[in-house]
Amino acid sequence: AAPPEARTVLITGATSGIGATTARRFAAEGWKVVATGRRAERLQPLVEEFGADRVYPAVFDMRDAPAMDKALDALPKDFREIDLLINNAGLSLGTGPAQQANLEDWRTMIDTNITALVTLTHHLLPKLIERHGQIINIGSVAGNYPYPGSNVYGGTKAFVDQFSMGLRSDLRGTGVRVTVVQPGMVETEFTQVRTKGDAEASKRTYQDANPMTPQDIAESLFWLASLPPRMNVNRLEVVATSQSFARLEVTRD
Ligand code: NDP
Ligand code: 8X3
Repeated sequence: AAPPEARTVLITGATSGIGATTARRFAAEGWKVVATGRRAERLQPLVEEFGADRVYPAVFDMRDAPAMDKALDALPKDFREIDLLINNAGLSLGTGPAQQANLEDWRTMIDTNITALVTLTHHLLPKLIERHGQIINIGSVAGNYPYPGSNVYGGTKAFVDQFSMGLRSDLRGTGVRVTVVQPGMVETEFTQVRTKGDAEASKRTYQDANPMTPQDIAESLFWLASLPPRMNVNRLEVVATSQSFARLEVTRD
């Protein structure tokens, strides 16, 4: 593998939470970072901190395929040789039961967590194969275990799990590694987005819960990228120590 200073990572959703901290972690280690997201003003500080030769901000809405193509085609020469794709951008919308959910919210989750993720992956696969690169997809424990209100969000993350394993299968012999990382509770803007700006709900979710931090996940992602090329972690499920299983619910007559 090329030395870190010659390697390039593209991280989606680098304007906030897990993606922003991960972009910092890789840039600090000498990687070149393509940092994506819709909020350009959140990417600029990264460029200022590490320099324009280290961090390139690519601003587009993941759901807008032509905009994604345009942004990727416009990557400067020094940022085109992508070795690692971290598919992190994603969201949950709504906490209520399926029967009360807003259909538009469901579609937004599917468009972002599934359609955009596969579109970007499809676009970058030839380059990743050429470079014997690596793909890390951010799934969730919500894709492994249902909980009330996880409905479509959990479904999208179950897709990410199966798609990751399918990629592993198809990429056999190419040297491209694929991992799905499945975090439990991490304190980010995730709950604010899910509750459409309810800061109190977000505070309540994390208060006294000792959630994982974006740094915890960034560290795991950096570890995955640092493993010898002969080694592939298929799945990595990480949760807060405070977060564990509940029994199955029984409805009684
Ligand atoms: P944040 O809300 O803090 O960050 C989400 C990121 O996704 C932002 O950078 C946002 O950028 C980007 N994003 C969302 N929609 C779009 C879009 N349409 N186009 C471009 N970028 C988009 O949440 P997290 O850091 O927590 O979430 C990161 C990933 O981790 C998600 O996939 C989430 O499902 C997953 N996850 C989170 C957990 C948690 O408890 N926090 C646990 C398990 C998984 P912008 O709005 O600027 O476009
Ligand atoms: C986010 C983790 O437990 O809120 O994917 O669904 S959880």
